[in-house]
Amino acid sequence: MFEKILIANRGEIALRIQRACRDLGIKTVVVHSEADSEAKYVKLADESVCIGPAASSASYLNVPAIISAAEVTDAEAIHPGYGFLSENADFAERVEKSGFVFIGPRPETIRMMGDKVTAKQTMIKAGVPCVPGSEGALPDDPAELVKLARKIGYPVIVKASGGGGGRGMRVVHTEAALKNAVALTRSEAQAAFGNPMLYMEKYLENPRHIEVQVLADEHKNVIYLGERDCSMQRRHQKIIEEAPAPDITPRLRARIGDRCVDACKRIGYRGAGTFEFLYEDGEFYFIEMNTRIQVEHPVTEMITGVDIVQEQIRVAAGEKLAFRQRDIEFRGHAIECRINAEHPFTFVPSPGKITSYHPPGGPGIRVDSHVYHGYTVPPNYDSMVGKIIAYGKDRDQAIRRMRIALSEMVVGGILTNIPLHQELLVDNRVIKGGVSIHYVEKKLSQQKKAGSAT
Ligand code: MV4
Repeated sequence: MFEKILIANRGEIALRIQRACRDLGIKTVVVHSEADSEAKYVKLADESVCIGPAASSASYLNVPAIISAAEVTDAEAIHPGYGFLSENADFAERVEKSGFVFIGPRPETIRMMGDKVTAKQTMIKAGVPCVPGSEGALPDDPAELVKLARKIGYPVIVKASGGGGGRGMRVVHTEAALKNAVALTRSEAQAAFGNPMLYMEKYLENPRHIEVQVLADEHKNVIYLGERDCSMQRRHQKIIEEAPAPDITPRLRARIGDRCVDACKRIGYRGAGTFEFLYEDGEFYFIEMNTRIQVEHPVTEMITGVDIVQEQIRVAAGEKLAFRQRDIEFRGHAIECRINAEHPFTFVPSPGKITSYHPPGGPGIRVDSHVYHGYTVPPNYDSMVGKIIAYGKDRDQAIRRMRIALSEMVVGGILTNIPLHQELLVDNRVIKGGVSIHYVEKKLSQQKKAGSAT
């Protein structure tokens, strides 16, 4: 096992990774920007290295500075967390070429999944169900495009191969709009990703977003840890996630889980990974694979008892997974609310000094947060200041516990989205479960209309 790991991230996930290291008896080095010098995870780490000014481009994305920090501190491995460099294949390669272990999949795997056309072709071959569409890159010839879209059936969605997470896509409802939409998306893709390659899919109008967590080691062991429902989102930012996904039966779970495991075996996947699906009318359709630890991993940890971050580290050190599939039982229900420093209904960021902080507690409540009384939320990064995870024997109990936790929580001095969470957790459709990816945005726009009418 490693003696020392460098954590190339910030905020709650930097603290989460540190806790996993502690549990495994591993020393930690954190790298941080000038804006994060006073952060809790910096103080708690065994060592810290300031790698640059507040701007991410000069610090958390500064590859030479991160590699140098690993060299001077004698770290053996680098954990990239989520965001920043976590899915950057060139970074993973540089880490390995410099003699460190990258805690994540092989660089080639990251690169393949970053190219959505290749990722999808790989999944089709591996037997993972995908959204019907172009089997590969879109042609330039307008006549060919028309033929393809007719075969798929309108509405279709045009996506950039270099995109993902909601960037670089366009819905097309009619043949009249097709040619223009493809040209526009192609030039946007070229500008944003330096890659004009596109693909086309049937546009699913009202799906849920359900993702499957997997873990793989280098000894041919692969397991799935069930699914999470991440449909409650706004502008591709998830707000609330839960596990298991409402209405997914054990049979469906095992069927899609087995498909994901098979695919991992075929491509020699290593580490933690997430298969993202759209789910509509009882069917799963693969859209993308994430090759990193995800923000919402705790809900899976709560219902399986597996520490996913520890497993990532063990696997990176060449050890076997601590669990086999038959050891995994799905027990109870977990819900996560992301707490953001922002206005609860306008979503305008609200950085600043936290003048009072009282996190919730009690049975089944977990808080993953790096903030404290007197901490200043810097304006330079993502507005998430923490996550509340509520576990219960069933979904009703998890929701009840989350409502209590939200009512106990005090974060003074800045605005947070706690009031939005409180509204969502008394909404009848949310309580029933299984809302689509459009539900939150529709609810918010209706509230806005009702507000301006009076
Ligand atoms: C789709 C889709 C409907 N049909 N693909 C958006 C993020 C990217 N990962 C894929 N996305 C979508 N792809 C087809 N064929 C709808 C979305 C989508 C979405 C997906 C997941 C979570 C939130 C979303 C919000 C809007 C659109």
